[in-house]
Amino acid sequence: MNRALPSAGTTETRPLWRTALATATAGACLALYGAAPQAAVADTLQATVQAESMAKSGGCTSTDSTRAVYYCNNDSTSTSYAFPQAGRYSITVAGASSQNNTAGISVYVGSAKVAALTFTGTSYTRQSAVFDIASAGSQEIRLKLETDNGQNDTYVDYFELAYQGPTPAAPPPPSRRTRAPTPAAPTATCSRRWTRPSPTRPSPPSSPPTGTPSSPAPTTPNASTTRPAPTATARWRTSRTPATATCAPKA
Ligand SMILES: [Ca+2]
Repeated sequence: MNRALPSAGTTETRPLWRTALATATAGACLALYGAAPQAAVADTLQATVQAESMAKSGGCTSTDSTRAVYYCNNDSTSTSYAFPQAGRYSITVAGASSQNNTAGISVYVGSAKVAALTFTGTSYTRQSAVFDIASAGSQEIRLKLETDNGQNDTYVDYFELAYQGPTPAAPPPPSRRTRAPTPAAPTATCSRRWTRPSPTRPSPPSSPPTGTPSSPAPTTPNASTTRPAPTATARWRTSRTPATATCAPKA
């Protein structure tokens, strides 16, 4: 199974038993399937540097026959290393805390801090980080205590440098999705008008026939003819209907 490359500056615990387990698993896969599993990151060990051989600086740093001890903040040990080529490297530091808690050490390559490693407990563990080198050449590698709070001291036995390969290409920035241009939202001018149907006025009574000698007898106005019952359309006050609201984009 492929193992994703960690980004530069990340740390990783790599206990020895995991290496043994991985080797045994790879052997089992080879026996079962007759094919070699894909290799993990092929670190090529470049150098192993004993902490006690590094140059000391800071106010309290000490070394003994097997390790360097960092007591106070800014205690450090350093060495120069000639990187043979540009690319991604890993550094693995074997260290421990003087107490049953967590102690730390920072790793600088040149002026860049590439890792802040931690070691929990008094047993030595190996902590790793990766970093990128832009071009071949000598760089200072410094292990520096920056997390001292009086609870412990940091022990470092050694560190290893390994070459992993070319620096992976940076992931492309997230692409902007191409979307059809969205028309500007029209600012709707909505009007809601009430339309009033024109009342149909009743027709006036027909004129009496002309030319007749007799004058029309006065008649009692007949309500049925002079005041016709209002038609439904005439009763607009109670039957008005709303017109459809019209919305038009604002010019
Ligand atoms: Ca040592």
